[in-house]
Amino acid sequence: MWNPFRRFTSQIMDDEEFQRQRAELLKKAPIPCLWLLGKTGSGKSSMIRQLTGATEAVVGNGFRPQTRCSRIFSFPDDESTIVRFLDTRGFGEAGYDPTEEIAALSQQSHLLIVTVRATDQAVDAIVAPLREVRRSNPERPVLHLSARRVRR
Ligand SMILES: Nc1nc2c(ncn2[C@@H]2O[C@H](COP(=O)(O)OP(=O)(O)OP(=O)(O)O)[C@@H](O)[C@H]2O)c(=O)[nH]1
Ligand SMILES: [Mg+2]
Repeated sequence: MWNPFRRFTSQIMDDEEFQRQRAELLKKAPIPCLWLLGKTGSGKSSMIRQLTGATEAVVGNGFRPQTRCSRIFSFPDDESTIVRFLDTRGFGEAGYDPTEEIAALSQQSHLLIVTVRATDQAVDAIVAPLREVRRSNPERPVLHLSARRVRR
């Protein structure tokens, strides 16, 4: 994968120095993990695909659930990761109780990105689990993003 970060740093330091400084930084601050959370079809995988270029982040048709299990995407790559995105199964799927998964994923993430379709009036399926997630770590920042369907 094209790595703009490494391309920039290679102009000012060699590989060994880069790895040394990276290890020092990682001791002080972990690699941030951004948790994409929202109803099915709200644009979680689309955003990850757009931001990381990862074709493994499969975008659905917006009608049927696409992402069936959680997955982490590293940016720009697995070797020199500066940020991670956690793609998750959509809330509101019939027969899917996210309680257990929320508890497990909550330990791994530093920021929540909550995706909601701008026209979605039925947000209960996201509000209740989100309250649970907030309760588990009230200090963790939450970013809310709304996607609007474009008429062509
Ligand atoms: N107009 C518009 N469509 C979007 C946007 N983001 C996603 N979509 C469309 O919404 C549909 C669902 O997108 P996904 O990224 O698969 O949604 P998801 O939240 O990952 O869905 P699940 O994996 O089923 O939980 C696709 O048809 C996308 O093209 C957006 O910002 N604007
Ligand atoms: Mg998805």
